[in-house]
Amino acid sequence: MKIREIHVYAHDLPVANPPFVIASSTVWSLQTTLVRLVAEDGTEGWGETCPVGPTYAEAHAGGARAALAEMAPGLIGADLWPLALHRRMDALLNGHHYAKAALDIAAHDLIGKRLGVRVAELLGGAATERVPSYYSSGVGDPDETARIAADRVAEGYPRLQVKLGGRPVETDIEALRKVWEAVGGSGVRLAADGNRSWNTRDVLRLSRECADIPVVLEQPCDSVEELARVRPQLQHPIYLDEGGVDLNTVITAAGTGLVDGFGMKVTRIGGLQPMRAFRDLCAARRLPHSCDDAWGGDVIAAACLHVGATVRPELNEGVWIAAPYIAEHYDPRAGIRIEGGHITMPTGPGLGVTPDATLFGDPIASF
Ligand code: 0XW
Ligand code: MG
Repeated sequence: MKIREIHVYAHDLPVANPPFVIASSTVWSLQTTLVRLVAEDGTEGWGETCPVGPTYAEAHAGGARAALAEMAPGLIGADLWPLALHRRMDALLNGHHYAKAALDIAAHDLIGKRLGVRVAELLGGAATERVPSYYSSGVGDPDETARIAADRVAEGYPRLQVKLGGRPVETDIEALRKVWEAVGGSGVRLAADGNRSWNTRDVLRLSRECADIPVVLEQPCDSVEELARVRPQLQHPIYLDEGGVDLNTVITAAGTGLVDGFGMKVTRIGGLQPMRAFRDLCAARRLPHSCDDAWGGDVIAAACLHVGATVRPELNEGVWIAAPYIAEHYDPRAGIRIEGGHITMPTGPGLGVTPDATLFGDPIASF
């Protein structure tokens, strides 16, 4: 199957109840980039990539669009089977996983639609039709964060991620303690996401003073060196998120025991083809992980959901999607929604969502 056309669309996604605050960024509206891939027989597939602002990762909307424009001319007429597509993309551009991911997702969607199977089946088969999600509270007032946490547990979320960092560590400790007072004993699993912000002094203090709280520390520090330094002294497990930039880094982090699990982003690692390798590698070491992305609408949400459905249930830390912060759905009927803290798998082929392309206007580039 060969690629006949590539169309790139730009679309604004305003944050519902803005802003969304994390240690590395405060965002009011995000710019997403969508890709429509057309095969030689006319079958179409959609992909998406949407960095959560320009400071969360080494990624930004303009970068995604430039990288797609760099690769697209060399992809017309190329094979769209995912492995062949990745080899071709890597021959055209070094790095830029988050742009390649949009094409990889579109290729999976297209192949699924052409074969009449869901992307989850292409990735090995869904282990569940009701995939757990987790709720991520933005960095906020400790009492308010505890109230949100209690509400989400009552709603049915099996896991909560409390965003911390970018302020005095005393306030983070207060917030974590108040959250635990509100939800401890409910059975909910808890992660505290520092989003790279703490230095080694502050994370050691937080871990020491919250030693009684069973919480995972997600990407507490920025660098692998800092994580390796605090690792032996921490009272808590560590997950790698932003630092897991490619399969090579993940293999080292898992193989050297640097971390106990991952918060993984589909676009950061390059799409669903590398994501399935990541999933299998984690299974081999029994490392729990999530399947998320930084932001984006129904297309990226569906991509995260399909791979999340294939994760071994006991290792599945859930699928985070931005839907609670986005007012619209690209697909009004089959758009991806969270109900009771879980997401029901769509039944249609490919990603199971078909965006209403009129929402995006004319393509910003066509190849
Ligand atoms: C909670 N997320 C999955 C969404 C935000 O973009 C940040 C991210 C994370 O875990 O770092
Ligand atoms: Mg994270």
